[in-house]
Amino acid sequence: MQTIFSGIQPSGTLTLGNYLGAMQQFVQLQDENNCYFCVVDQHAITVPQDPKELRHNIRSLAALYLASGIDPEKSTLFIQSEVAAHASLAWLIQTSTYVGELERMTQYKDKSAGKESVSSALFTYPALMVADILLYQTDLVPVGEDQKQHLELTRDVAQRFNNRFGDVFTVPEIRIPKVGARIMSLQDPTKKMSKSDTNERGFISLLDEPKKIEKKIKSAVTDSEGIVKYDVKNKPGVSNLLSILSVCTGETLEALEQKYEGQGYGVFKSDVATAVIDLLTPIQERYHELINSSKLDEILDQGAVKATEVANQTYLHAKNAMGLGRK
Ligand code: ATP
Ligand code: LTN
Repeated sequence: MQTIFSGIQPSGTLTLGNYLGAMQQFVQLQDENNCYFCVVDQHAITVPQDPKELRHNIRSLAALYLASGIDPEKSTLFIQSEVAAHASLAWLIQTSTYVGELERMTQYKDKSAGKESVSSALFTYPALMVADILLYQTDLVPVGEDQKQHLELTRDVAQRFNNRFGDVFTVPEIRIPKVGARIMSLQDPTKKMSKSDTNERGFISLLDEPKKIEKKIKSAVTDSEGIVKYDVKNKPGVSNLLSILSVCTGETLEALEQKYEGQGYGVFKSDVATAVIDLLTPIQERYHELINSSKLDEILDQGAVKATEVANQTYLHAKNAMGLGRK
C-alpha cells in the first residue's frame, strides 16, 4: 500500500481535461492505497478570485470529487485552507527553494505573461505545492502532464531538505496517465484545455448540459483532410478528439482509427459527443444530490480532522529539524 496525494484548484468548474488527466486515476488508485485528495483553495488565490465565487467553487469541487467516484470510506477528502500545516510548511519549504528554480516554472511564465500586477504568491506557488505533498509522506502523486515540472521540483527540494536536516520527508514519485494526460482546448488544440480559459467553447465542463457538450464537440477545430488519424503534430485537433474518445470508451487509438477509416468527421464527432455525455451524465446526477447536502459537510469535516493529524506530525518534525522554536 502506498500513500497518494493530489490536489485540484477550485478555480472554476472541472473540465473534461481534469477528469481524464487526474480524477480518473484518483478513483482507480483509491482501492489499494492510502489516498489524500485535496481542494487546493490556497493555490487558487494566487490569481485574483471573487470571494463569493471561490466559496461556491470550493464546495462544487468537493462535490465533484465525490460524484466522480472518490469514496470517503477509502480516501481522505479535504480542503487545504482547513489544514493549517500546509501554509506553515510552505514557509519552511521556501527557505529550501531557489529563486532560479521558481523562475524556470512554465506555469508561472504562462500565467504571468503580459500581466502588470502579478502576485508574489503566484511566483512562490510551487513551494506550497511541495508542502502539500511532503506533509503526508507521499509515495506517489497522480497528475496530468502539465504538473511534471512541479513534481520534479518537489523531488529536488525534498532531497535538498533531507540532506541538510536529516530524513524528514519521503521523496515522491510522479504518475502520469498514458493517454489523456494532456487534453487540449477544443478551439486551439495546441493549448491545454483549462478551466480558467476565457473562451468557454475551448473546454467541456463536467457540469455542461448534453446539448452544450454536443455543440462544443461539433464545433471543435480539426482540419480539412477528413481522415481520422492520430498524429499530434500534423492533426492536433483530430488527435485530441481521438484521445478523448479512447479514454472515455477504453478502446485503443489504433482500434478507433480503423473504425473510422473512410468515414469523415461527422460520425466521428457525434460518437465523441455521445461517449462524453454517457460518461458525464451519472456524475452530474450524483453531483446534484450532493451539492446542498449536509453529508458533504460531514465528509469534509472528517477529512480535515484526519488530514490535520497526519500533517501536524510532519510539520513538527520539519520545524524541529530546522531548529525553530524551543523544543
Ligand atoms: P487552471 O486553468 O485554473 O490553471 P487547470 O484546469 O489547469 O486549472 P488544475 O487545478 O491546475 O487545472 O489541475 C488539476 C489536475 O488536472 C492536475 O493534475 C492537472 O495536471 C490536471 N489537468 C489540468 N488540465 C488538464 C488537461 N488539459 N489534460 C489533462 N490533465 C489536466
Ligand atoms: N499545482 C497543481 C495543483 C496542486 C497539486 C498539489 C497537484 C496543488 N497542490 C499537490 C498535486 C499535488 C495544478 O495547478 N494543477
